Amino acid sequence: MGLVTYKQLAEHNNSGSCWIAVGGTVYDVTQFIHTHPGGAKIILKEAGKDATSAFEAVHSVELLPRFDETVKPVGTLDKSSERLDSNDSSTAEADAAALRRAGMPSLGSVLNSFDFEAIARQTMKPEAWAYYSSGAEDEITLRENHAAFHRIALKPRVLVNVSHIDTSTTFLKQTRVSLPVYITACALGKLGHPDGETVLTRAAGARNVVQMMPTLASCSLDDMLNARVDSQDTWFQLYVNADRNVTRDVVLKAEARGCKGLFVTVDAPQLGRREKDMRLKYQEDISDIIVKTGGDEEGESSTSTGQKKVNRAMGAARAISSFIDPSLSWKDIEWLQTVTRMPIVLKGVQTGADAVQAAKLGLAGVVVSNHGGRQLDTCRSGIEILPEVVADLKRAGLHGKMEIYVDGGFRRGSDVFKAIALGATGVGIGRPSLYAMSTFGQEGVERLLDIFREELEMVMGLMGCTKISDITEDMVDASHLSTRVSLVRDMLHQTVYEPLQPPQFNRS
Ligand code: FMN
Repeated sequence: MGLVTYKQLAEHNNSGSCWIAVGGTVYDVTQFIHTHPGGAKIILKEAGKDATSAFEAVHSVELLPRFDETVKPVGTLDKSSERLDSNDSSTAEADAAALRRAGMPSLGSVLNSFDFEAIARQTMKPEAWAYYSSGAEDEITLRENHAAFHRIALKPRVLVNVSHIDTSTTFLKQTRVSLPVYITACALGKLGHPDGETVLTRAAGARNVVQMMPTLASCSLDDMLNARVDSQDTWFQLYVNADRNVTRDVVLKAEARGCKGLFVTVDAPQLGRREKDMRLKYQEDISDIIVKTGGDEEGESSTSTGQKKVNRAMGAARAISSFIDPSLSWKDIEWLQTVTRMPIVLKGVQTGADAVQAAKLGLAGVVVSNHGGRQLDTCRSGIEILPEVVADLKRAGLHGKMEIYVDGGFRRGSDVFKAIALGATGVGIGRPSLYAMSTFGQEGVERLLDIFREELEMVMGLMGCTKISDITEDMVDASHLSTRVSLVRDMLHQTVYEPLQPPQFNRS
C-alpha cells in the first residue's frame, strides 16, 4: 500500500468516490456507504477526511476492516503531507473540548463521587453527557435509585475495637477483591475517553476490583482483556443476539480468554425511552454507526451481523432496540448453561419471584438492577427490591444457594454498607465510573474507587465493623424503604441548610 497525502484524500469526498482515513489507513468506502443500512450520511460527513476521532468515538479501529468486503484499504495516510483545514474533523472538536476543560478543578479537589459528575457535566461533549446521564422517560426511577438510600437508617454499635478494618471480600466464590464493589458494564466507553473501556480495565486492575466488560463496548473484547494486569479477574456482560451462533461464539471466546463470570442482561427486551438522548442530534449519528455493525442495544457490537431498518427519528436507544431479541426466555438461559462453564448471573432481576426461578435453575447469582433507571420508569430501585429477593429466597429454602448483587444509584460508601447489610455480596457502580473516566481518565477511576474504599472504611469503623462479614441486617433500619413518600417536610431545616457545592471552575 502506498502513501496517500491529505490532498489526495480530500479529493474523494463525495458519494461517487468516498475515502476516509481511520487509524492511519485510508479506506475506500464508496461501495460500503450504499449498503450501509443506517444510510450514507454519517459516513459522507467524514468523506475525504481523517475520521479517526469520529470513528473511535464509538468503535474499535480494528473493527473497520472487518465490517464488510466493500471496505477497501487503499493506502497509508502520509501524515507529513500538507494538511488541509477540512482534512481533520477532530480539530474543531479538540478546540471545543479544550474550551470546556479550561479551568477544570484538579483531581485533588474531588471529594466524592458526585464531584466527578459535576465536572463531567461541564467538560463532556454535550451529546456524550446526554447519553451517559439519561434515564427513561421522567427519570423518576433514575432519581429514586439514589434517593432510596436516604430511607435506610444506620444503627451503629459502639465500643468495638476498629483499629483495623478490612473491606476485602470474595465474588462468585473465586475472586478475592479489595472492595465489595465492581465496575458494571456500560456501553460506548469511547464517548467519554479515547481509550474507552480499557481505562476502566486498568483502573480495576490497579485497585483489585472486578470490571464487568460489556458486549457493546467501544473497545473490542480483546482490547479490554489485553489491558488486564496479571491475575486480574473480569466478568463478561452478555446481550443475547437473535443469532444464537453469534452468542455462542462470543461466550466461548470470553470463557477461553479467562472471564470468570457471565452476566446475562435480562432487563432489555426493548429499550427504554431516554428523552435527553433522543432530543440531541447525536442520537441520529450514533444510531447510524451502531446499526451498521448490527449492534443490538446501547452501542455497537463487534460480533453481530444483523441488519434491520429502524426508526431513527426515535433516537439512538430506540433505533438500536430493533436489534434486541425480544424472544429471550428462561429456555435460553438453560441453553447458555450447556454452552459455558462460567458461572451465570442474571443482570436486571427486579422481583423475588424471578430470583427464586434463577436459583432453581442453579444459576450462580442475580444482579438486582433496573439498568440505572434507563429502562422502565417508575419501577423500584435495586436497594428496595433487595430485601424482597432475600425474603423470597429464604421462603423457598434457596437463600445462600446463589449470590446476590445489586446496582443503581450507589454513590457513597454508606450506600454500599446498606446493601451488604440487606444481603448483597457486591455492588455495581455504573455512571460514577464513566464520569471519573471521562474527566480524569485512569487516575480518576482509581480515585473514585479509593473514595468508595475510604468512605466504606469510615462507615464500617463508625458502625463497629472490622470486616465485611461483620455487617448484618440488624445494623440498618429499612422499615421505611418501601414508603416512597415523605409526608413531613422539615421546613426550618430546609431553610437553614447550606447546600454542598461541587468543585468550582476557575475561568477568570
Ligand atoms: N447495562 C448492560 O447490561 N449493558 C449495557 O450495555 C449497559 N450500558 C449502559 C450504558 C450507560 C451509559 C449506562 C449509564 C448504563 C448502562 N447499563 C448497561 C446499565 C449499568 O450496567 C448499570 O445497571 C447501571 O448503570 C447502574 O446504575 P448507576 O449508573 O446509577 O450506577
